Amino acid sequence: MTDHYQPLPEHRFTFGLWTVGSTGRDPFGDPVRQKLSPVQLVHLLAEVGAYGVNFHDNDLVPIDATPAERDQIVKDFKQALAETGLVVPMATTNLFFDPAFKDGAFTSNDAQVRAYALQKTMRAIDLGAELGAGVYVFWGGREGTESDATKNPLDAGKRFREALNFLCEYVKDQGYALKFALEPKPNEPRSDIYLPTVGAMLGFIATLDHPEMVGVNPEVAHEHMAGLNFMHAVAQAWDAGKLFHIDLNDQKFGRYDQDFRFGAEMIKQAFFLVRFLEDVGYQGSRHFDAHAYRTGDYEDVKAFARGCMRTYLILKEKAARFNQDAEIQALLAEVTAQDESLSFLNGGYSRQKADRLKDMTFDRVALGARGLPYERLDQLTVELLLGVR
Ligand code: GCO
Ligand code: MN
Ligand code: MN
Repeated sequence: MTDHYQPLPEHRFTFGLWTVGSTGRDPFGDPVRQKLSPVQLVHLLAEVGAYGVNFHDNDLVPIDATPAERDQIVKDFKQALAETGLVVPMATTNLFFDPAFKDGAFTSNDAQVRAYALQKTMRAIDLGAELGAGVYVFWGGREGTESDATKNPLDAGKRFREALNFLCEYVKDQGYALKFALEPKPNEPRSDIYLPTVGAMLGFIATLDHPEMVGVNPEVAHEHMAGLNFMHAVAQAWDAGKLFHIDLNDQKFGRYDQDFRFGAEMIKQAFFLVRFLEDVGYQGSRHFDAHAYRTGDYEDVKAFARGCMRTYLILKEKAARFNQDAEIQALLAEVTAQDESLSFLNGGYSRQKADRLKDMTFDRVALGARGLPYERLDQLTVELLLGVR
C-alpha cells in the first residue's frame, strides 16, 4: 500500500541538528536524553525521511575544537551526508550560548564582542558554504535588553546594520552563492529582542546596502508568542519577495517558546499556512525548528519528526481538497465576485477616474445590510479539517 504522506526529497523537509538533537535540558531540569553525535543525528534524520539537515557552527564543531578536530568532524559529517543522501540547505551561527554573548553579539555594547561575533560568523559562513548551504540564517538570540537603560536602540540598529553590510560584502568577496535570512523573535532569552516581528525585519532589510541578498526566516512560534497571525506575516514576506526560509513548529499564544511539533496546537492556523505556501508555490525548505516533548526517548523523537512532516503533508492534501470543494469554491466565488460597473477603477489613478468616483452615489445602508456567508465557509473548512467532508 502506498503511503500518501510519505516524505520525499521534493517536499524539502529539513531539521536542525539542534532539533532532533535536543536532549530535553531546560531551565528547570537536566537532560533526559543522551546526547547523539552529528553523524548519529544525520542517520536518524535519514531514517525518518528528511531531505536535509541544518546546523549552527557549534552544533557541528564545538566552540573549543582544535583545527585538527574540526577537520575530522567535518570529514565524518560529510561522509554521513554522502551515505544518507541528506543535504545541508541552511547554516547559521550560535551567537547566544557562550557567556561572551550575554549582552548580544552584533548589538553588544562591547566592541570586542561585536568583532568576535563577526569573526565567528565569517568562519561559520565558510563552514556552511563548504557544506553547500544556500541560505544563512541570523537569529538575534541575545540581541536585545532587559533594561533600556543599558543600550540605545538606535545604536543597536546601526551596529546590526553595519554587521550585516560587512557580512554581505564578505559573502560577495568570497564568491559564495549564499543569501541571508533574518529570523525575528519578540523575546526569550532576552526580555525584549530587537526587530521582534516579521514586519519589523522587512522594514530593516530595506535599510541595508544589499537588500537583494537579505530576506526573512519567519517562525510560527515566534509570531504566536506575540499573539500574531503567522500566515499574514508570511504573506507579507512573500509579497515582498523575501520568504527565503521558514521555521515550522507550533505553540500556544502568549507562552514561552514551546517549539512543539508542527500542527500540535493550532491546526487551523497550520492549515491556512500550508495552503498559502502550497498555493503560491513556495520552493524553499520547510524547516522544522521544533523539538520533541521532554518526556520522550529517541523512539519518540523519531515519532515527533515523522509527525511534523506527516501533518504538513496531510494539511497539503486538505488544502488541495479545499481548492476543489465545489461548495467551498462556490461560496468563495460569491464573496469575491467583482462589480463590473467599477472596473474603471482598475489600473491606477487618473484625474478622470477620481472625478467620476466623486460623482457616484453609494447605498451605504444596503452595503451594510449585505450578509456574508462566512460562518458557512468557516464551518465547511472546519468539517474538511475534521475529516467529515
Ligand atoms: C529559537 C530560534 C532558533 C533559531 C536558530 C537558527 O527560538 O531558539 O528559533 O532555534 O531558529 O538559532 O538560527
Ligand atoms: Mn524559535
Ligand atoms: Mn527558529
